[in-house]
Amino acid sequence: MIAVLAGGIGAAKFLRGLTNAELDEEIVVVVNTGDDWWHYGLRICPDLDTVTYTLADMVNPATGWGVRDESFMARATLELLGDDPWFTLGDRDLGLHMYRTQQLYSGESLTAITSQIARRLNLPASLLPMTDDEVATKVLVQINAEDGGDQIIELDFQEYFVRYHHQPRVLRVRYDGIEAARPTNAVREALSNARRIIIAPSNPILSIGPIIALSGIREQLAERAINGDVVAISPIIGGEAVKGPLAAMLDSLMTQHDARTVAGLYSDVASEFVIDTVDEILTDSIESMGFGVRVTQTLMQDLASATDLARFVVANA
Ligand code: FO1
Ligand code: CA
Repeated sequence: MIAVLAGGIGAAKFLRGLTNAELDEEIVVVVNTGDDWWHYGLRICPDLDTVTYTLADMVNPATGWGVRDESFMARATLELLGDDPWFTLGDRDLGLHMYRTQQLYSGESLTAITSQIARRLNLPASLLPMTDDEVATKVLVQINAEDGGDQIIELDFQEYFVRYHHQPRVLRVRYDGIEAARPTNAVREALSNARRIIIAPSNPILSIGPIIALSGIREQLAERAINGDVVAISPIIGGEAVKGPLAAMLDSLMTQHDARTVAGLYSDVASEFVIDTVDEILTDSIESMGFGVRVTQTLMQDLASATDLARFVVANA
């Protein structure tokens, strides 16, 4: 069995390649839930949604999130009523959030609901939310007002990401509820039984950070890494993030933003680090941090390149 630590879009593309590679090996995905939030009374789990829709071949290819061939009638009603629906929930997508929320209210765990959804949609992998407890990523940002007065405020992750288009400078990220939250038994078991653990090319602070911050997980990964069983894929190529605010965030929080910066965040939890061919020059520097470094083309432009990357990562060095 192979376990993959995953965030949203980048991880979903990688997982599509990994499942397409037909490795004849079970794939268990541990998904970040720090982006999850309550909105219009519904429990929205963006990274679980994105991985689910991608693996079900239902995802909107133009956005990488949400459902393809979507309609937005509910959103139109909200606008008619004078609401500002800055967080878009399409009609088909709404059905999934309604189902999940209803099941949560009836007492089911997020783990059980997620696996039920995965079964109904015939997903080629098992999905495990990192925890059944509520953890909420909060982002402290600096907003520059037009009159010159700067404002420092803490935003819910989706407010920062969607409402403010991840434009404000990030001063700090914290995971609200992380001390009380527990990783599920299913997650603990997956990480101890996996033949190999892969850290997907996701944002190390926003997506992988919450998973690693859960009680006991850093220690568990460190133990696997000592035996050479954990490989991380750089989400940074040539100093830039393929998507999203990672490069600007790393710059603001760690003053530099190349693949080395990400490797530094994983130095105790991964034994191998996969970088892109354009970053080959960083090999010695990342090796000196204690990693085995492997170089390949990491940009996933289509299913074929995602499949190639997955095969490369899974193959033993
Ligand atoms: N991303 C957006 O940029 N705008 C949206 O309106 C939006 C709605 C949305 C609804 C459900 C869902 O599962 C995801 C949604 N996303 C939206 C994507 C998502 O919130 C972000 O891509 C991730 O959280 C960051 O990885
Ligand atoms: Ca995410």
